[in-house]
Amino acid sequence: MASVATVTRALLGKNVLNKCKVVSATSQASIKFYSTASYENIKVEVVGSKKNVGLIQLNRPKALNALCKPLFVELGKAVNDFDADSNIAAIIITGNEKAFAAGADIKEMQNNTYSSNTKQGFLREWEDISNCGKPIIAAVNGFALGGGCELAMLCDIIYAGEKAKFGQPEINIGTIPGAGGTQRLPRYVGKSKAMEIVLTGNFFDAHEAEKMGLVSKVFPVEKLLEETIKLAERIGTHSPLIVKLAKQAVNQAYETTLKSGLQFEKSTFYGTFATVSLIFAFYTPKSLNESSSYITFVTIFYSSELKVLGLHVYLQNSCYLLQHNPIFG
Ligand code: CO8
Repeated sequence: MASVATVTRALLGKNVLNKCKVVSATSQASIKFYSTASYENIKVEVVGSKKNVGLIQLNRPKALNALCKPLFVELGKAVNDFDADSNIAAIIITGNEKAFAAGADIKEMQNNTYSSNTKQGFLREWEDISNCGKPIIAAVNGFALGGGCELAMLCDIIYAGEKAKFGQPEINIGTIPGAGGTQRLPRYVGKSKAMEIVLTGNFFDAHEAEKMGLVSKVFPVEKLLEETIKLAERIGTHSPLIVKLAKQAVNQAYETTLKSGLQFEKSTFYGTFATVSLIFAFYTPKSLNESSSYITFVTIFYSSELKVLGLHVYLQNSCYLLQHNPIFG
């Protein structure tokens, strides 16, 4: 009897794709390119072989990408634009080789008062980033300090170049992390490590960050962006709706109790079954090789966005559900 793996390989052959008339949801003509002309503190580009990855580069190299308010307003706008653009699957935030971001702009912040912070809602713009429904990946080379480390932690995944340096040095200038450092860091690396980092202001390198679980992978400096784009492209092979739901579900783990998180996961999981809106094609193989001769027919499930979610493969009397495979795009 043909194994499921054999059947999968057979199904992924051109025959099936051709017969099922797979429709590409994204045409070249509909890809939006962003003008960087209106931005002073960031550069924005659409990258990746399918032009479905939004790349935002922090661009204040002389100030080591210190996060001044105008930069944050631009960053929030760029993230919102990409979030609203159906051609974009994932977003990358990066800096340059010397700095991802060396923190809040100390010069801009030095005259702030308790009263002005409260009246103006200092750091309000950060919510644009945490409200983004699409995955955001931080590609960190160089310094990610203070607000820079907090910005990386606001992202969903952190990849780092091997010379990256992380830290929460606010204590050195008489303040504490103010954009999530004292809350996210313990959740990601545990209380003892977080306390050590926040109470000493010491920096730690990319490999330590990976060991603590703050960073998922470390790459040579010059490979970082390329590898991050590959990760974004890989995410982009999946249904955007399912990616969004998966991101929401993982984020619940940080925002609620285990019991409520499990309830959220279960109802979201059940909900994914409602996303299959169309049985698109039936296929009775005649031309496939002998190893697939047990297939009686195949049903392909599409989501409302015409993304393949799964295949039902009927082998004699059994039915196998093969989940969405990236080869279908
Ligand atoms: N703000 C403003 N300018 C900065 C910052 C910063 N955070 N960091 C560096 N710069 C500027 C320097 O002033 C210098 O400018 P200039 O040439 O005009 O004097 C330029 O960048 C280069 O810096 P250095 O000469 O110091 O470069 P080095 O390679 O010698 O040192 C360091 C690099 C170690 C990163 C060093 O610059 C440094 O310690 N920077 C400060 C790091 C820091 O304390 N960050 C935390 C800031 S507080 C914070 O983030 C609070 C978070 C609250 C929420 C976030 C709000 C957005």
